[in-house]
This record gives sequence, C-alpha cells and structure tokens, in this order.
Amino acid sequence: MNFSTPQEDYVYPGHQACPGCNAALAVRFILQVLGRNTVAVISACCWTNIGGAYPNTSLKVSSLHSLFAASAAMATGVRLGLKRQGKGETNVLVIAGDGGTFDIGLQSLSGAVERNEDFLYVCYDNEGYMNTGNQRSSATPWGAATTTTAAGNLEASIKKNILEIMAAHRIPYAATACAAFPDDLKSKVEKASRIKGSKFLHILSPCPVGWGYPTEYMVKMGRLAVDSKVFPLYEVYDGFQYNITLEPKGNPVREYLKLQNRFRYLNDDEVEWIQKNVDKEWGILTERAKIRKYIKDQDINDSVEGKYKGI
Ligand SMILES: Cc1ncc(C[n+]2csc(CCOP(=O)(O)OP(=O)(O)O)c2C)c(N)n1
Ligand code: SF4
Repeated sequence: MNFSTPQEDYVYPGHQACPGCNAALAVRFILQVLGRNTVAVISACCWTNIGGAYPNTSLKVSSLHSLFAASAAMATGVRLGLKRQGKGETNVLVIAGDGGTFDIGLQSLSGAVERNEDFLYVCYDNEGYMNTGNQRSSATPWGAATTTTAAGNLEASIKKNILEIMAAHRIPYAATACAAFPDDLKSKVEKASRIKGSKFLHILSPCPVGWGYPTEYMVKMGRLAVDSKVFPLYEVYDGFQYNITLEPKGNPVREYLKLQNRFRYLNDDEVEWIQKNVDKEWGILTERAKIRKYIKDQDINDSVEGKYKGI
C-alpha cells in the first residue's frame, strides 16, 4: 500500500502513556490524518490520562472528557452544536477503550449509530480495563489472565465480536486496524473522514502493562496479532460488504501467545483450541468477504442516497 499523510502531530510529546503504548500511537496516527479541525470526545479510559485536562492537555485539538457510558451520546450533542454554528466540516472523534465500548458504553453507541450520527468512533482495544488495573472486559480473549480472571480460573466466555455488532447496525463504514500497520490505519481513517454518518474503527492496541511483554515488542505484538489471524485487518461497508485489507502471513498463534505473560500457564491443548478457533473465525471472515462479489453479480446497491460524501 502506498499512502502518505502530512506528518504534523496533534499529540504533544511528554504525555502520560506508559512506554510502548499502542493506544497512544494509534491516536497520534489518527489525528495526523484528521488534522486540527477535530473535536475529540474521550471516554473514561487510559486516554483520559494520556490526553489530560486543560491547561495540561497533550492534544492540540479540542477535547471533552465524557462519562464512561455516554461517549456516543456526547458526540451526538457535539455534532449538533457544531451544525448549529455552521461548522459541519469539523470532525467529531470519539476515543474510547474496550470497556467503555464493548460493555458500558454499548447502549449509547448502539442508539447513536442506529440514528447514523455523523462521527468517527474509535475503540482502542487493549483487551481489558487497564486504567483501573487490568480487570477483564468482554474484549478479553479466552485464556488471558487478568486481575479478575486469575490464571487457572478461566471464564468460559470468548471475546465479543464488536465489529459484527456494529456491522449489524448497517452503518456506512466499520473497520479493524492496528497502529503496527500505520498505512492501513491511516488509509481507513482517511476513508472514514470522507463518509457522512457513523463510522467505527476497532483498533487492537497491545498493552505491555496488562499483557505482560517487554515494551520493545510494541510493534511486533501488533504485527503478530494480525499475521497470526488473531486480529484480521478488514473493513465492512453498509454492514455487509466485507473487504480484507491485508493478507496475514499465517504465523502460528503460539508465536503470539508465548510472548505474553497473561497466557503463560496455557497448556498445549488449550493453545491448540485457540488456534482452531482462530482458523474457524478466519474461515468465516473469508467467506463473508466473498459476499462482495455476490452483491456485484446481483447488482444490489442499497446505499442510501446522500449517505456518502465522496467514496
Ligand atoms: C460508571 C463508571 N464506572 C467505573 C469507572 C472507573 N473507571 C475509569 S476508567 C475505567 C477503565 C476503562 O477501561 P477501558 O474502557 O477498557 O479503557 P482502558 O482503561 O483500558 O484504556 C474504569 C472502570 C468510571 N469512571 N465510571
Ligand atoms: S496501561 Fe496499557 S493502554 Fe494504558 S497507557 Fe499503559 S500501555 Fe497504554
């Protein structure tokens, strides 16, 4: 992929993220694309600390801190306020963790995207409630030890598929991304910025603190997640047109798991079970990606007139 954006940063250095934080890097890349004309609504999460409060904020764009459950509702209000002021071109960006998205913010998010509110909702997913000490969320993968799922005391639940939930709302654009693949991430933000209505980005954000790996593996961890098919990179238009944006190398899942302390106690059978699940999910995704061809062949085009600004 050949993609370049202006390199101006809208996140000041010296912010309060831990060293090696992928969530900090992801938002930095996103704002490089969106630019200064952006209002960020920040859910209670690690980014509350990273962004900080005025006058010590690390952000060069306007920002509001939101209640845990209310980010999408607040973004709706911000969009309406901007419209009233004739500032329709300003980007409205939500920054929220997986706890604030998959769990406690889900109802306001569902309501807002069902109304097709015009904002970009970014969920940076570090697979736990990290800001409050690494408790399990519904984004935590099966087998991961957290402070509420001790090693050897596994919960039966598998990770909630938030992208499928968003796609089921038939929103114009939903995609996965990871800061370890900056061009892919930036091109998706750029696409989203040209689409009117609700856009959702699910960004895997490996966290050295909660996952237990050395900070120098920051990028490697994201690359392994994608290349082992644990976290495929793809996009979904209108809820059903799937497009895989990067072909994974197909590394064994074991390579990804073994670098993380949270999976240290898994036995061979459990690792094999995770591998089978990853293969199954990948198979389902690749089948879904074929629907695009079906839609083209059947000449089905149900895009709502005026929904897009220009793709
Ligand atoms: C209603 C409510 N419950 C609990 C909290 C405490 N709290 C603040 S941040 C946070 C964790 C957020 O987790 P997540 O959304 O995954 O973001 P992360 O911290 O991982 O970046 C919690 C539980 C809160 N602010 N409001
Ligand atoms: S706890 Fe994890 S997600 Fe939170 S700031 Fe530190 S590295 Fe980033």
